Amino acid sequence: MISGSARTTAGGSAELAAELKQQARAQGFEPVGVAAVPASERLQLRTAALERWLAAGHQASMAWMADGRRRQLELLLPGVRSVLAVGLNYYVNAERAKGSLAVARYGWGRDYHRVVDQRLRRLGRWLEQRSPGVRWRACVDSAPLLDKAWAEEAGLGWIGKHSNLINRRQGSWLLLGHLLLSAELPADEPAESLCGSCTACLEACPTQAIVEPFVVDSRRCIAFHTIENRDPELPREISRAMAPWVAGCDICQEVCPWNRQASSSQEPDLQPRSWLLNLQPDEALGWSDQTWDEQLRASALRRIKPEQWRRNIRSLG
Ligand code: B12
Ligand code: SF4
Ligand code: SF4
Repeated sequence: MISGSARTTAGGSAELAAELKQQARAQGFEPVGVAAVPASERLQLRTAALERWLAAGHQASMAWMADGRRRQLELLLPGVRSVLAVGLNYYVNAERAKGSLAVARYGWGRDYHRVVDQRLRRLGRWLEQRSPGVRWRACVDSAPLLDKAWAEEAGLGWIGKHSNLINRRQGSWLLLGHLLLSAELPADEPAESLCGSCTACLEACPTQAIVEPFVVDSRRCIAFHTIENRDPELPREISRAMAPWVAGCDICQEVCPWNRQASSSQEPDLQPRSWLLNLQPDEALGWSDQTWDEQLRASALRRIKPEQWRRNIRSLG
């Protein structure tokens, strides 16, 4: 069936999907893929896993994780027919100085919410020109969407036992974003799971936060406590195990064999600020609120307020 210049199939316009993916790659995204809406049964399983996770209290104080829209895509974009999922490699081949405090890699460069959102919006505007009438919505992290489950559905990779999405070629140092679309597009094939019998991440987690394969209990996770916990003190079981991490935690990804061949991003937006690779406890504890504001301008780490930074550093003992 021919519609305008685009050939459409039962799954929608193959030409439009190919052009959209090409545009996404030109924005620096890789991998990219498309999921159809309604999705496969796999997404129902992932949604049921979310329910179990919430019922078990694994969300800790992140009450916003119970937002009902996370279970119903239609509420985010009425008439949604497909989802473009994109990954942005944030791995940079640089090591922090010995004895310095550790900051998780996702926070090294410019705030990824802004970086990914800006690029997705550019794609949305391109789409408006290319196919007038198509509606879209960009979602990055903070939108109530099951990011990893939709990326898995769109064929970007598989969900590893540490619960992060892994791409066969690029590993798991990927930030995820989605463009919800009212256009029907042909879906990509899901990837095969390649964790096999490996359990390296479960064994390496210093707080046993991966309570079973694929399930992270935030109450035990250093990333949760250093980023999201707003209490004046951290629990003793966390503070005695978290050194040297003061902002997020990368341990379960550092040990993953699929990250051994990660390629280093050259993107200026993702390069670490100079102080990040040699952050000394005394110096960081002495930061005024103004210094915090200057050092963390346009950074995802701003979610960690100045008093939390100081609390995290003090907690190392
Ligand atoms: C809440 C949240 C957190 C919480 C809870 C973590 C968690 N695992 O849920 C905390 C604060 C601890 C956290 C930490 C981190 N986060 Co976070 N986080 C989120 C957020 C907002 C929601 C995640 C979610 O839905 N959790 C709910 C539970 C139920 O989901 P889940 O644990 O992923 O479980 C799923 C799978 O395990 C799967 N599953 C369950 N059972 C089974 C069984 C089988 C056989 C299989 C195959 C799968 C499977 O289904 C579940 C539901 O989808 C997403 C953004 C988003 N909007 O999705 C980012 C996100 C997951 N975070 C991200 C990152 C980068 C991190 C950190 C690496 C940051 C850091 N270095 O400190 C750590 C990693 C910690 C870890 N091991 O998970 C990225 C992950 C990118 C990727 N490649 O996967 C995301 C996608 C943000 C983004 N848009 O890029 N995060
Ligand atoms: S981020 Fe750190 S604390 Fe959380 S599950 Fe991974 S290794 Fe464990
Ligand atoms: S460390 Fe092993 S079990 Fe964990 S996610 Fe990577 S491959 Fe899977």
